[in-house]
Amino acid sequence: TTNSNQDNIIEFKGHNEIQIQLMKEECIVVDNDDKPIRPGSKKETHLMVNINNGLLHRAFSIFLFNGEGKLLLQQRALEKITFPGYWTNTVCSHPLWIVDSELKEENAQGVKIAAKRKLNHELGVPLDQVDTNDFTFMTKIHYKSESKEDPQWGEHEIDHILIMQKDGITINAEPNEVMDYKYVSQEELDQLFKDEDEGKVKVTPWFRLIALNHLKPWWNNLNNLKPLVEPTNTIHR
Ligand code: DMA
Ligand code: MN
Repeated sequence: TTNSNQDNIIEFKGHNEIQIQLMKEECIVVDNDDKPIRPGSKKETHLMVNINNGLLHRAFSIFLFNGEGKLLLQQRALEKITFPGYWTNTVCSHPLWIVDSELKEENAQGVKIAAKRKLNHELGVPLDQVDTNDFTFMTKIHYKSESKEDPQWGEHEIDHILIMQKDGITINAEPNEVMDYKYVSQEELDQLFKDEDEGKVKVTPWFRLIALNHLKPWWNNLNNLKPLVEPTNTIHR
């Protein structure tokens, strides 16, 4: 099979038990065009030894804005195996290999279902405060990066960008996932990247890439995103 043999020989050392269990989740292994190939565990798909052999999976990144147009950021919990303690966009995660739900391609429905699930899991947003139609799918971004804290782990994803603007969202962050969160203006986000350049904070590489290359036009047009939506076969590399 195309399944890698590297999945079983890695020992978790000193990692959080809940996060180790989550490494059993079945991610969606895709080809370079984002076509699903097979399920692959979160562990298998995030080991650099497999990524360096070309293993690629599907992901999503949520950018949630409040009524006054501030962006919700989170700081990843120290329990996370990849990028612990890093600031990042509202939620990043993976749609799972669930037929007739998170694999649905039409209108990016599968990743929107997963996004609603993870807003609830990571930030405690009540399920009745979010509808999958609240998300606007914008584009896809393919990138690869190694986790500096532990270089055997990393990311190699086709990331689906989802934007939502909604006021009055209730947040009750799950401490095993999120250690802090805050809403920021464009100026405050620029300052965060300056602080990162000076080594004062850490920011995930995918969030930095998306923020510097794509975010400003979306942020300036939250009331009129439709013209900025790209076809689903567009994948930025
Ligand atoms: C992975 O995020 C997804 C992207 C877009 C990098 P993650 O490590 O936070 O995933 P999870 O929350 O499922 O652990
Ligand atoms: Mn991933």
